[in-house]
Amino acid sequence: MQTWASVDLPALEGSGPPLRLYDTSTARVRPTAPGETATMYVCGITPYDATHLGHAATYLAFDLVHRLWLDLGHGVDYVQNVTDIDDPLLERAARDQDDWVVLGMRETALFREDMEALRVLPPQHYIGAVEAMPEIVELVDKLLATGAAYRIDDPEYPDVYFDSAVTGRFGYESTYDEETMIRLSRERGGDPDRPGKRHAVDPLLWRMAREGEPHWESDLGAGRPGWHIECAAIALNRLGTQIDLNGGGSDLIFPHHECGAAHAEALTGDHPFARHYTHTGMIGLDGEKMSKSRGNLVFVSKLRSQGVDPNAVRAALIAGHYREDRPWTAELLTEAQERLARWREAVELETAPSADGLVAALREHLADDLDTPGALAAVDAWASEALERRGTDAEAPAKARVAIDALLGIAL
Ligand code: 5CA
Ligand code: ZN
Repeated sequence: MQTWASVDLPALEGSGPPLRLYDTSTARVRPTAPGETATMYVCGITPYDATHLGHAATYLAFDLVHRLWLDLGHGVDYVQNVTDIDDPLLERAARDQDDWVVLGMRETALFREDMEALRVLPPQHYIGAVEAMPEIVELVDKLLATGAAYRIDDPEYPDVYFDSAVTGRFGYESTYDEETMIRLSRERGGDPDRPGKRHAVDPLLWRMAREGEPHWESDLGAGRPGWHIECAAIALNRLGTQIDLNGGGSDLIFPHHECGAAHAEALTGDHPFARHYTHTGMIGLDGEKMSKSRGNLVFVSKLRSQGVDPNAVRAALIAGHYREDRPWTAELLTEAQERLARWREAVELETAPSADGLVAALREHLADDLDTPGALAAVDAWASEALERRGTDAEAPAKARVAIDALLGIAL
């Protein structure tokens, strides 16, 4: 699939400390240690509705990771998928008497526009499940051949499942107990109660065609893939094994990333599939998680069409820490707009206090598990001093502007 256009990334002198990030599987903040090129897979959207502020917050968090690694001198190989065939897409298309292909293409196009407006650096590879179908089939074939997958004993629909016991480590990524895994599997698209599976949490790999459902011909029989194998295939085939980061929102901890990791590890024998499993908190509205199924959504595109500066949306969403579940409020946006107005005034000054300390503080805060509240406070402090006319450095305003742009992705 076509990815989106990149924004200019200004070069910033010097470098900061290595990036430390929380890893779900070890429940610790640990340094990331990429080689020359960092490898990052962040789960993409299921395009049945427009990008809401919850999605935006998640992609903004990983955009900061992307920017920090670049600032540290690494290349970044970034892959993102689009789940352009799955139950939610088909259900929405049926509800609205829409064509699921057209629906998916329309919402994906809008997502690209939103990401561009929010100045999110694009992935190098933006891959749809449909275009990855041959790769997915190949991996399911391999899992069947090695005994890591099995066909369920159902004469009508002999679907293929993954045997979650095969790696001997199932559960290491989420660290959830079995009861929690079964409950979350039931809530998030799994079918723990289907008779005939070896284990309740075994995820679907290939669903044989049902009457009226889209399907693809393959040596597995006509059908369509399960959700987790899609991401495992797209990631493995472009980034290889033992990637630096596998990311998404906290609702992907289980079953999605647990199963994706288990698929990849069963296929390669390498553990862990990702050195960091990093998850963002949920953005809520009126006390509930913002979600397409709940319908309590604030869309990025709607705010854009109302003339809201996407930089203010960005500033509002990173005002909280990425791991915190946090609400979206109108006040949050107003505060961000006021904050950016002060910052803009400061970088328009002829002189200001030296920006060297600010650049170092930004790098340090962000390297500390993306401490954006600390980073924003550092800019606030510099801007306040500057606005009190306490600086004489003629290069400082431009330098601060470049740092805020390169590291926070905010254009003043
Ligand atoms: N296509 C799959 C991943 S392969 C999927 O989860 N799509 S999604 O459209 O439902 O979500 C896209 C990303 O946004 C996921 O990382 C998800 O965890 C995140 N997300 C969804 N809702 C919220 C929310 N309210 N707050 C923060 N992140 C969210
Ligand atoms: Zn995914």
